[in-house]
Amino acid sequence: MTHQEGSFSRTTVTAALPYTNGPIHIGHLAGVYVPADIYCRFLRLTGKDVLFVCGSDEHGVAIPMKAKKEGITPRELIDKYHKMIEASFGEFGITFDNYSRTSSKIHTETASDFFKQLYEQGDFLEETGAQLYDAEAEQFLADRFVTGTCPKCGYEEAYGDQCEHCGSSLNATDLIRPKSVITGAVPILKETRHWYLPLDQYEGFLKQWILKGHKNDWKPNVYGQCKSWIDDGLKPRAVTRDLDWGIPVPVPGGEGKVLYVWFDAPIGYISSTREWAAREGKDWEPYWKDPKTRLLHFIGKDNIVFHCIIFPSMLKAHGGYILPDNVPANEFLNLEGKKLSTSRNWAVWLHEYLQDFPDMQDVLRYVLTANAPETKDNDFTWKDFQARNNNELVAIFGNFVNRVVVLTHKYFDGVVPAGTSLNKTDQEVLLALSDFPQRISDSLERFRFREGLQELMSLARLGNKYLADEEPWKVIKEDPERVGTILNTALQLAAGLAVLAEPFLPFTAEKLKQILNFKSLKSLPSWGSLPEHANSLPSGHLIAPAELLFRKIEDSEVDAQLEKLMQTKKENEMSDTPLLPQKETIDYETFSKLDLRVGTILSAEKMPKTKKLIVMKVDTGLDTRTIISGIAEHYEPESLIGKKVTVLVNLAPRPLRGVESQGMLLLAENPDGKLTFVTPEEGASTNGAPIT
Ligand code: B3M
Ligand code: ZN
Repeated sequence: MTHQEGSFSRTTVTAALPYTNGPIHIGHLAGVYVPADIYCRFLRLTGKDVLFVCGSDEHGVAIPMKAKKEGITPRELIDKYHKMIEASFGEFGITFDNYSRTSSKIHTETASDFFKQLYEQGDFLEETGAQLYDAEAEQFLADRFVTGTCPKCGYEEAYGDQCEHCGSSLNATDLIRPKSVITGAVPILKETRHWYLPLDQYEGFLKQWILKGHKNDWKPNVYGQCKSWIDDGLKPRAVTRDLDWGIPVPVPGGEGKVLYVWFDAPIGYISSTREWAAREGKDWEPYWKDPKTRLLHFIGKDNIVFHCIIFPSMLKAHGGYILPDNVPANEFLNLEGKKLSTSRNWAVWLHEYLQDFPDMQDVLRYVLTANAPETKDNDFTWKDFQARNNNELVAIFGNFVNRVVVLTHKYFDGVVPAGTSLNKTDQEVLLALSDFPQRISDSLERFRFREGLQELMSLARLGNKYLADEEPWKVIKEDPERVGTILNTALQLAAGLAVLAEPFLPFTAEKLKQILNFKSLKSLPSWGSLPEHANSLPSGHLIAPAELLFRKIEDSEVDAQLEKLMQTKKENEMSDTPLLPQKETIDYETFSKLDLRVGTILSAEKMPKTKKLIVMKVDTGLDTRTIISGIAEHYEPESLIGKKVTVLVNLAPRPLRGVESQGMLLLAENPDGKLTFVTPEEGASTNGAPIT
């Protein structure tokens, strides 16, 4: 491992730019934003110069597609979600130094200039070639506008830019049996002119830089994916698109075309840095150009190729830029055993969580970190959420802090007692405390966030065990001075927790600092000071009254969340039910044989000993007759009386359970199997009127 934080003088951290085609959900948080935020907070706490940038990704075909679905313009869509995403990140305590957006002027400029420079340097191939075209929609199809079978793994729902099943990065023309997402049509091939980044020419560079240079410090999943792409052989990749949503191609012949979203989006990190620098009166360039800067990209695994192969090749082609030193990509988080999905509403949405669990940001941060998909896909379940809160945050962390604070008030009026003669146990506990900053740092520097959090919890466990072993509540009768020492020691542990919890549980850390009255301390305990003198709270220091750090989560709260998901599941199942294919064509003559009439139900009764059948008397205008229908599971007989219905009167009578049914009522069957009457419009017709 090469943990090189030390040999760099600053760190630029980027977090994947979320698409503004939906809100943020727990998958985004667990995969990218929570670990990135922990890392940046940790660097700041240890005195590093760190810049943390992000922003909204507002281009790409996903945007106009989603806008169309919502019946609004793409501009309205991105404004809506950009606002929402930015607000929820803020409330959740993600400490970006800048949150920008790719529709901004500074980004258009930065991305256009970048493209122009590569163009002028002759780095692109310019080619006219056949691309998929939807003749019905009069539109070229690429990326998410086209699906088909993945040539690598055979997955049938692969997109024109990527197969989400095997992770391969694809060109639309690679798809087998392509189908337009817009119209469902089979696309034709049509000539169009585009600019390509000849990735094949960067193979040597990528081999040297990744395969030789980062074999040991990149996560195995990231390194492995890169290796397999490089070994497979890289192909030129189009970096422009025939679309009307995006950054116009700024070179001759580019009219009516835009930059490929994956060309402009990563440049968004640079634009966000420029925007920040302009606002703060700083120079942006060292953060991207000084070799002493460490560049880190936090992303999900589906973005690896773009951040490890394509963007670095762009940076390399441009020249003058540093390359990422590490790309700590995570695997995916599932929800209750199923893949998270924005379009299927299978998610825990951040903005809804913040509403349902106000002031409980840290609980979600905790659960997502404890269960982070660092080395394999993981599952979020509401039961686990509740259990981790109740059994870990409340029972371990919260309980320890509460006991120390309450006892300090009870026996010493809230004043930190003197730690007089430390026995061996006290000394061992304080020695252990002084080790924790390094232990947690070691984990975080390796991007092992779960492990770092486990370490933090070990410190809380240590505190609980110490109190349980020393039993100050028993000792107080005989030896109050000894209790002073015990509580002094325990208070030092609590102060350690307040400092070390900050990257993971920033809201809790803040609350704990208030309880321990950090602001009245002459020297503030810090990550760096803990190892030297595990004596952060001097005797005589007054602490604030006890306050609970965490609260229990009730079954009813979790049940309500599960109920919400059940509802979504039902809705999805309904829309998944395939439509029946059309039946064989009939001629008019055949149709005209059907004698359909308006009728009225006069009476209705359940057929005895059956579950489904209702026996009705129906006025058909011609006569009053008996009709039996299998609708007892959908209608109460009484509710049918007086109902106008459509009757097929010339259906041959047939006996059902000994009663003759003399016709048939027309019903529609919904996807969920529910039956409803096909009813003539109110007052439109009288009984017996023919339906033609
Ligand atoms: N907008 C996020 C995604 O694939 C994508 C990341 C861009 S990072 C430059 O969901
Ligand atoms: Zn595939």
